[in-house]
This record gives sequence, structure tokens and C-alpha cells, in this order.
Amino acid sequence: WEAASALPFTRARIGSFFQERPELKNPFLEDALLRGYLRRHLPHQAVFSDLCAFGERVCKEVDGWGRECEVTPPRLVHFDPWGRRVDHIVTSPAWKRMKDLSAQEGLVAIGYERSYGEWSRVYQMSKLYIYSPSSGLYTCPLAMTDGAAKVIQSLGVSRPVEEAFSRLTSRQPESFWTSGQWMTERQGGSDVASGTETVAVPQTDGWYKLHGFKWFTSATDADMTLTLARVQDRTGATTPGSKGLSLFYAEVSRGEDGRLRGIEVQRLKDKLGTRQMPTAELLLDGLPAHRLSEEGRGVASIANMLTITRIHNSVSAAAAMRRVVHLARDYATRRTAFGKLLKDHPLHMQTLSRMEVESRGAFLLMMDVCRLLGREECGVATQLDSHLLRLLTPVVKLYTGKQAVAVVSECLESFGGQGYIEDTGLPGILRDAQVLSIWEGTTNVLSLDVLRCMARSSGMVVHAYFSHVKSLLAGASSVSSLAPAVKAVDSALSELEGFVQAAASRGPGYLQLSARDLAYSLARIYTGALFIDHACWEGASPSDTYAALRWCEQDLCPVSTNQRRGHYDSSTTPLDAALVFDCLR
Ligand code: UCC
Ligand code: FAD
Repeated sequence: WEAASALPFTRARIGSFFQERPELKNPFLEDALLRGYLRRHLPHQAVFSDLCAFGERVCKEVDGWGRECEVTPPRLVHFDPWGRRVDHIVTSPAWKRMKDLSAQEGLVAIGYERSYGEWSRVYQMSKLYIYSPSSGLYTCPLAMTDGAAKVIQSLGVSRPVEEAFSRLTSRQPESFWTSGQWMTERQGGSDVASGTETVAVPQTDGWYKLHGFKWFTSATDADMTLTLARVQDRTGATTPGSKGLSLFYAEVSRGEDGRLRGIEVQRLKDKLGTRQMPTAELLLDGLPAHRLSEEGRGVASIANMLTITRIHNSVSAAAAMRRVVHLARDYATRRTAFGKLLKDHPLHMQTLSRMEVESRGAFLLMMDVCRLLGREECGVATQLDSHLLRLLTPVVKLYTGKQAVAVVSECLESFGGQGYIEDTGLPGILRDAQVLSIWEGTTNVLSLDVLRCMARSSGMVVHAYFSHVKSLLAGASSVSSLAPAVKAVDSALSELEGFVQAAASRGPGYLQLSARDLAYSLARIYTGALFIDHACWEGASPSDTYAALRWCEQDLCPVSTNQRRGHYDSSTTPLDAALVFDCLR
């Protein structure tokens, strides 16, 4: 050392210990539940080979691109050097590679090729689940692309949108298009019916020109979009509310002068997360558009898109949870504290196992909704399946969106201080998770959607829910190791049934106050039944049983608990408001 210190020049010594980083391994091979689920429901060698190869590509190649998207966010160039307005959204090369990869891997196409019949959606979403946390948020344009294809298919693939449909579902990178979904305006993203000011002016050729301002438009580098507007009559008048909204198709293209046709990009949003992806404010100034829906049927017609994007949201939520737990588990085998690896500290393992249970629950609920979607699209859905799909789509979106924020936040702590350091890539997962409960319908708005769909079906949706959960439990009646879980779900189901019957006579105010807890109860009970059903499968492992027991130990029916506490009585409303505004006394 003395000899070294005598040297006139030497590099600073900063110690010899460097912590090994958590390693991302093949996310397909690392996921016992995903592989078990597919072995049970979709035991096709070609599917396994494809997912295994894709998982390898994700961890070796794509994850790096995702990181590149994060550190090279999009930027907006308003003017060219000579002062001409160009509105170029400049994205990273990695973002463009994601587009090509999405086509090649069939990330949208698989859902429309239907090579595996009613299980095709499960296959497609398994692939997206592996991809999502490494995708640099490219799953956002893919969700909207899938949603747009679904809307076009449901309304009829005919002129002028048949080319768009074939591009949205193409496996050829040079033909593949992505779509936007422009619904939100300054006055309201939840209350679209009141918030939409955009008008559609009829043209002599049957097309329209749109004039309005879209306040949030994500992945704005898309090739086309679906959007809502109010058709003007000859006097320039429009119909207010939901009945005045129609659905339009528009291409995002440039004229010979290089300017966007009928669009000005006002600015890009400065966001907490999802920074990899451009989200813009757009002035529509004569955007040429084709009316896709009947006049006044805009919301009902875009509902198919909402179903698809909400399911994609749940896939991303479940995938974010899976990814952080995967990395935390690997880190626990590399990091030493108090003389032993983290994995040998029982309290640390208990913490990770609780997150594992949450992430498994999200996976099972999300996959079941994908299963139902696949059945409906292949024409094999029973009425019960269709009711369940309608009910569980908002439920899975709202529940997994919230779970993702909680699990990812908790999980960052398991990396200690490194979980807070930007260039580990970990904080970005939390920032991105935060949006999952906001866009595509906030938690409250979706809870109210659950109420509406229950109310409008004259009891059919509720009946479908109860009878399906009961049938899942019946399959486990003779499995003694699962008895405590079965008992817990069964009794929560009875409480829920009691609540639904009693609440019907309490009026809309009472029901609205219960909406969020009701949606959570629907999610937890149904997921409990799915855990039990999966643990009964002959290929299940002891960990599947343990996870089922653990899930079912929580309060499965918070709506009943809070009803007993009087949380939905009308007397609470002024008290809640007084509490919130207490500072104004
Ligand atoms: O946020 C956005 C994009 C983000 C980027 C994409 C991310 C994708 C995931 C990526 C993962 C990485 S786009 C903006 C999303 N915006 C929303 O989700 C809006 C939230 N607000 C609602 O959902 C509201 O409940 C509304 C707008 C649907 C309420 O509208 P109305 O007109 O007041 O509602 P009504 O009267 O209940 O519904 C009108 C019609 C009815 O049909 P008919 O007339 O036949 O009775 C309803 O049954 O629409 C039907 N309908 C539905 N049908 C309404 N909602 C649904 C539904 N969810 N499913 C089926
Ligand atoms: P508000 O509707 O004002 O809601 C504010 C609060 O009030 C919420 O907590 C909500 O739950 C609550 N609330 C509202 N109504 C009720 C009620 N009846 N009862 C109880 N509580 C209620 N939109 C697009 O159309 N296209 C896009 O591509 C797009 N991309 C986005 C990207 C990002 C990153 C973000 C953050 C948003 C994006 N959005 C997009 C907009 C998004 O869909 C809306 O922000 C969202 O739907 C909420 O609407 P809002 O912002 O108007 O909130």
C-alpha cells in the first residue's frame, strides 16, 4: 500500500465491495403460475415454445430497449429550422423497434388470428404479460390498437376502414399501424357525455371535419385514431349529452407541406410516469373523419374499445407486480444483511410471500377475464359467461390497478435504498403503475359502472356471479387442505348476497356510497374462488394451496364490514364532507 501511495498518479480507491444487481431472467420460465395455468388450459407445445423464446428475447434484448425508451423520452418539435410549423413528435429508435417487434411477435394479431380458438386471448395476453414491464410502455399503443380493431370488427369491417383493420392486426412491420383513443377533453375525462365539445361538420362527400380540443391523447405518434364528436346539423346546432356523441375514425397523416392534416400538437404532457410515451394535447382544426357509429351511439360503440383497453390495463398491472417480485426474489439471493442473505431472514421472506400472493391473485383474476373474452369472441360464451365478462371487466381493471401501486411500492423497499435510485430502473415501475388506476376509468367511475351494469341486467349479472363462484367452490368440497379457504369464500359470498338483497331497498345514494367496497368485495371473493379452483387442479403444487389459504384470510367482503359500521348511511355524507373541509372551519 505504501509503495502504491508513493506513486505520483493513482486512481482513487473506493473499496472492493460492489453489490450484484438483481438479474432479470426469462420471465416465462421464472413464472410457475403462468406455466401452470397454461399447462392446465392451453397445453400446446407451440405456445410454450413461442413464449419461452419470447421470454428469452425479452430479458436479453427487449428489456434494454425499454430502458432506452425511458432515458430517451419523446420530444415535440413545433417548427422546422425555417419557421414552418411541423409538429414532429420525435421518438427514440428503441420506441420504433418496439413497433416492429409488436408486429413480428403478433402482439395484437394473435387475438384476431384465433389459431387457438377460445384460448387465443389467453395466449395473446400471456405474451403481453411477459412483455409489458420491458416494453417501455409500448403496451399502451398496443392496447388502443387492439381496442380499435375490436371496435371496427364489431361495427363491420367495410369501406373505408377495412385497410385500417388489416393494418392494425398485421404481422408485417411495414404495414402495421397503431391507433389512438381520443376521448378526454378539458371539461371531463370521466364524464365524457358532458365534457365533449368537439363538433363534426358534415362534408359533401359524406365525411366530416372535426373541430375541438383533445386534452389527453396518448401514443400520439399513432397512424389513426378513434374519437368522439357531436355532429352539427344544418344550423350548426348539436345535441347535448351522451345522445349527441358519435364515434369517428380519423387517420393521422401529413399534407405535401409536411404539416399534420387538421391537427396541431399543442404540447406534450409533463407526466409523473409513462414518460417513455408521448401524451399530447391536440387542437383538431378540420381533421377529416369518417363516422363509424350511428349518430348518437358514440359511447355505446366505443365501449368495446374500453373493454379491451381495460383488460390490457389489468395485464400490465399484474405484470408489474410479477416483475418486481421476480427481481426482489433474485435480489434476496444476492444481498447480505446481518451476516446472512436476505432470503434467509424469515421476516423478509414473509414480506415477499405476501406480495407473491397479491400478484398471483391479480394474475388469476386477469386471466379469467381473458378466458371469458376469448369465449365470447369465438361464439362459445354462455349467457353466464357474457354477464361475467361485462361485470368483471371494470372489476379487474379497478382492483388490479390499485393492487399494482401498493405491491410495487412495497416491493421497492425490499431493495433498500437502491429501490429509490432512478438508474436501477425500479422507480420507473412505480411511476408507471400509478397511472393504471387513473386512465381508462378511475376507481370510483368504474365502481359506478359495476353498479350500473348490475342494475341494468335485472339481476342476471348478479345471478351469474353467485352461481359461478358457487360452482367453483363445489369443485373443492372434498379437498380438506383447502377447507378453511372454501369456508371463508362461502361465508363472504353469503354476506355479499345479504348485502345485495338488503341494499336494493336502500335507494341509489346508499348504493353509490357502497360502490367501491362492493367492487372490491366482488374482486376478492371471485379471486378467492379462482385460487381454490386452481389449487384443486391435479397439477397444482403445495404453494398453490398455501397461496389460496393466505388470500382467503383477508377481509373478503369489505362491503359487508363497512355496512355494519354504517359507512353508507346518508348521515355519513355531511360528516365526510365536514371532515374533508375541516380546515375551513
Ligand atoms: O384513458 C384513456 C387512454 C389511456 C391509454 C390507454 C391505456 C390502455 C392500457 C395500457 C396498459 C399499459 S382513454 C379514455 C378512457 N376514458 C374512460 O374510460 C371514460 C371513463 N368514463 C366512463 O367509463 C363512463 O362510465 C362513460 C363515459 C362510459 C359514461 O358515459 P354515459 O354516456 O354517461 O354512460 P351510459 O349512459 O351509462 O352509457 C351509454 C351506453 C349504454 O348503452 P345503451 O345506450 O345501449 O344502453 C351503456 O350500456 O354505453 C354503454 N356502456 C357500456 N357498454 C357504457 N359503458 C360501457 C361498458 N363499460 N361496457 C359496455
Ligand atoms: P375527473 O373526471 O375530473 O375525476 C377527478 C376525480 O373525481 C377522480 O378521482 C374520479 O374518480 C372522481 N370522480 C369523478 N366522477 C365521480 C363520481 N361520479 N363519483 C365519484 N367520484 C367521481 N384520455 C384519452 O381519452 N386518451 C388518452 O390517450 C389518454 N391518455 C392519458 C394518459 C395519461 C398519462 C393520463 C394521466 C391520462 C390520460 N387520459 C387519456 C385521460 C384519462 O382517461 C382521464 O384523465 C381519466 O379518465 C379521468 O378523467 P379526468 O382527468 O377528467 O378526471
